[in-house]
Amino acid sequence: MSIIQFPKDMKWGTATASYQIEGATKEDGRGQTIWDTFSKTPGNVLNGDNGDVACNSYHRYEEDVQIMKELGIDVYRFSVAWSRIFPEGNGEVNQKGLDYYHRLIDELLANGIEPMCTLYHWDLPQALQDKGGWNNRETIDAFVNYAETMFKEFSGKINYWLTLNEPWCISFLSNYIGVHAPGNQDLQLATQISHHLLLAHGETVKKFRDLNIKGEIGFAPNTTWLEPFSNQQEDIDACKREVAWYVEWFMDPVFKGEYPSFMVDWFKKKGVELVIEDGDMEAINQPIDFLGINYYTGHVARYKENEGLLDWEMVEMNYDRTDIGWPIFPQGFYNVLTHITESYGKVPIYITENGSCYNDEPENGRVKDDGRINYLQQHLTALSGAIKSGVNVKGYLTWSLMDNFEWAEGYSKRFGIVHVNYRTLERTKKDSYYWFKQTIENNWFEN
Ligand code: GCO
Repeated sequence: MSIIQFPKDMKWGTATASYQIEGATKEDGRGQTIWDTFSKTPGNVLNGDNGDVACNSYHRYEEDVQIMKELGIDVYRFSVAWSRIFPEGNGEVNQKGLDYYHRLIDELLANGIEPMCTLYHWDLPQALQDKGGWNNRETIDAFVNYAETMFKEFSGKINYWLTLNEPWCISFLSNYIGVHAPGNQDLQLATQISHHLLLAHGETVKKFRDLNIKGEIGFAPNTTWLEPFSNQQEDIDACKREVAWYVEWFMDPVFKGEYPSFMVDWFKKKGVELVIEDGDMEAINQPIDFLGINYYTGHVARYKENEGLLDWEMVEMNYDRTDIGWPIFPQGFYNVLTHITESYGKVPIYITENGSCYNDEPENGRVKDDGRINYLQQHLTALSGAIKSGVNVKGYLTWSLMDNFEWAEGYSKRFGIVHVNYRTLERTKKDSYYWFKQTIENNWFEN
């Protein structure tokens, strides 16, 4: 037996996103988004699911905040649906949209929970997509304008801001691999979008500083870790490329003002011509206050010529897998965190997402999700190791507070520590909820 202990000022929390939990997609003037369009196009989402009702948190937020209060969290990370604030992406502000987030945030604050606000968790207003979406630089201006509106409106209530959630997913997963909205399959387009996203991030941080908003701002890239199968250079390089696609591609411009040259060369070889205008890299290279890190999975890999975009293949090592099929690889969590610290220094880090899919259902009112508890234990042990190695971790937010709309997987994949019955919308706290509650209360757990 050993005790895994966390720093005294460690913050604990849970995370969600607007389209995944809110529902009420046609209420109070909310505009349509690319996820409404995408999920209603047959073939895109498993079982034809969409976010029209989701967990109906738009109406059940008070109940949800009570669940969080009992859990004892310090911070709740949620995202704002841009199209509730500006139904068309820009133009007239929709007061009813602002009102909803005031109600939610006031409820959080009244219950002693700090809001952490993600400005963009993938639900781009459809009206902007119709004009080219993130490939159009006007979307950057619209985003900065929306962010400014939010900063001014919620200054003093929200102290933690995230510009973008997982820019790799917004660009490459959604516009090259094509499994998320808007569903394009075009590497040139996706790479250019990744640049525009970074610009939107940088310009927003600049705006935040210019307006002198109190609080902290950062962004939340998704990470992974591939461990080389051998110490042959080609295996090492292959893993390095894949990790860099997530990490260096998005973090080097922010922290160093340049793209990693070996990746620029690789993309060039694949026919990509990245258009960077004068001043872009300076705009992206803004100091941030904290880095959000999302980590779920990783694995062992080796070089394989012409395999996929980056010439590698996974090596099957009999991993334990979660119910979505992702290998459980906690050492990757440790490795990517120490790698980031070595590359960019001791930037304050919040784990803005980490969690697992297990589809256990309630039996007699109880959900025995031992798999999830085990996953949390392993990843929090890795996190504690990273902290001891000097990674500047300020907080840990698990994904997710409750089961929700899992994008292309619809409602078939459950990531919550609270079960949601999608017929009745009843919430049931899972065993992992009680385990997490105890861990938060103690600030340690027994391994
Ligand atoms: C993310 C996704 C979440 C997913 C989670 C599980 O930020 O990765 O936004 O919305 O639900 O990652 O796949």
